[in-house]
Amino acid sequence: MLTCYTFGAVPAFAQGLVRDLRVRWAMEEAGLPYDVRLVGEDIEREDYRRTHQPFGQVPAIEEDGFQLFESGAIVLYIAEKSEKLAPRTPEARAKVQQWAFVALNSVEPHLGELVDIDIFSAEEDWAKQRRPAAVKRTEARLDLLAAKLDGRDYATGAEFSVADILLATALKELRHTDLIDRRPVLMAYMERCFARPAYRKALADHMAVFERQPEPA
Ligand SMILES: N[C@@H](CCC(=O)N[C@@H](CS)C(=O)NCC(=O)O)C(=O)O
Repeated sequence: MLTCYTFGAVPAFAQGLVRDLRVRWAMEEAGLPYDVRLVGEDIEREDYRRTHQPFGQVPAIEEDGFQLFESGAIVLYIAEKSEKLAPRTPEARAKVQQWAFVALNSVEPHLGELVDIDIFSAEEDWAKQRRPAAVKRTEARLDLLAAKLDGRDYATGAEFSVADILLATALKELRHTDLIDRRPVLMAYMERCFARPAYRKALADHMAVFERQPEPA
């Protein structure tokens, strides 16, 4: 049985975004059972950092003594278990890996910069100064991505793959902006991905963890 490590409590802005969602979604698509351990509850955060994830971040997984961290590496590992997540021919798999790297390397860093500016560093002067240029850069990247995805159901073409788990969840990081809503191709792509039953189940289970949190006083 695969165990996914994640946080049991995060600020509201992060709920629905924490990257254990990628692991849950991949496991649901593959139709494989898994369980969850909560960092800070089931395992002390410092113990977790020493034994599972060198930066103390989530997610990490463990399966029969095998440990892995980095959400991209984890979902690609899960894709090894199921053809539903990646085709088996070397060329088709390479295309899936290409799009996984697009998500993690060519898209997510742009969005991460905007999340930092808008959420983590919103009150900093440097963030206010940098925002217009960061938005411009992000918009340019989104436009090129939309042009490439136009006419495709999923990143590699007609078939859903693990790359879509990475790309759609990366794009979701912009949910506090209207940058996706203003791009119909990306909007339709995300709606298509997020309508999948495996995503709905993964999201419900992800959110259920936070629903245990007491209401703030
Ligand atoms: N590149 C890592 C990023 C992991 C990451 O940023 N995790 C966030 C939650 S989604 C986290 O643990 N944040 C707390 C921290 O950085 O201390 C991955 O994809 O697994």
